[in-house]
Amino acid sequence: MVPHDALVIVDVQNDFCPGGALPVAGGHGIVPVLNRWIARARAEAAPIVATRDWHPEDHISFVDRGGRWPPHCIAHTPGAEFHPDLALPADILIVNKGTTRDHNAYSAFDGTGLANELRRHEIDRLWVGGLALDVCVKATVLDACREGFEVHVIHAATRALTPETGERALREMHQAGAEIEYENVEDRANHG
Ligand code: VGL
Ligand code: ZN
Repeated sequence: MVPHDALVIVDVQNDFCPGGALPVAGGHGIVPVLNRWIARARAEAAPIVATRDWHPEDHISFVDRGGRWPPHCIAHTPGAEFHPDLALPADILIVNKGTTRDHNAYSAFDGTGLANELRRHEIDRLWVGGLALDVCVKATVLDACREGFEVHVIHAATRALTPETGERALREMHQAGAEIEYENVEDRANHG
């Protein structure tokens, strides 16, 4: 990472990990990968953004209200906390999203002011990982591309809710201009 780079960690919260309300299979497996990226960002003084899904208890995306999801990531509950092993420094930028009852926000750029905040810090390139690849990571990456950022998706630092939608998300993000960064040839052969 170099000046003008930022690390964006999407929704690595207990409810999206095994044992949570809306678990992504193997979701916790990205934590050690992200911890290496956090250390690297620190070493190079790159800003770190961590987003969290931060819903009211009657959020529009919940099944009770006709939405797609079981209740999850209710603000100030344990399920909404970052995974305990994620080594987030104290002085990062935390972005809450999906915070109002009637608005369904998957992207970290939706109603958060994040694009301007990044521009204010002269950031033009983003390295993105987190959960879930096929929902909030995808929406965040597509918005970041639209906002004019150069975007790199850290493949080993994401997991999808389903394999099919995960593969489709990778294709959509690539078509939108994002680079998918694979850890090694084997990883690329399986997906690229
Ligand atoms: C997410 C489903 C519902 C996510 C958020 O962070 O990927 N998925 N809300
Ligand atoms: Zn949500």
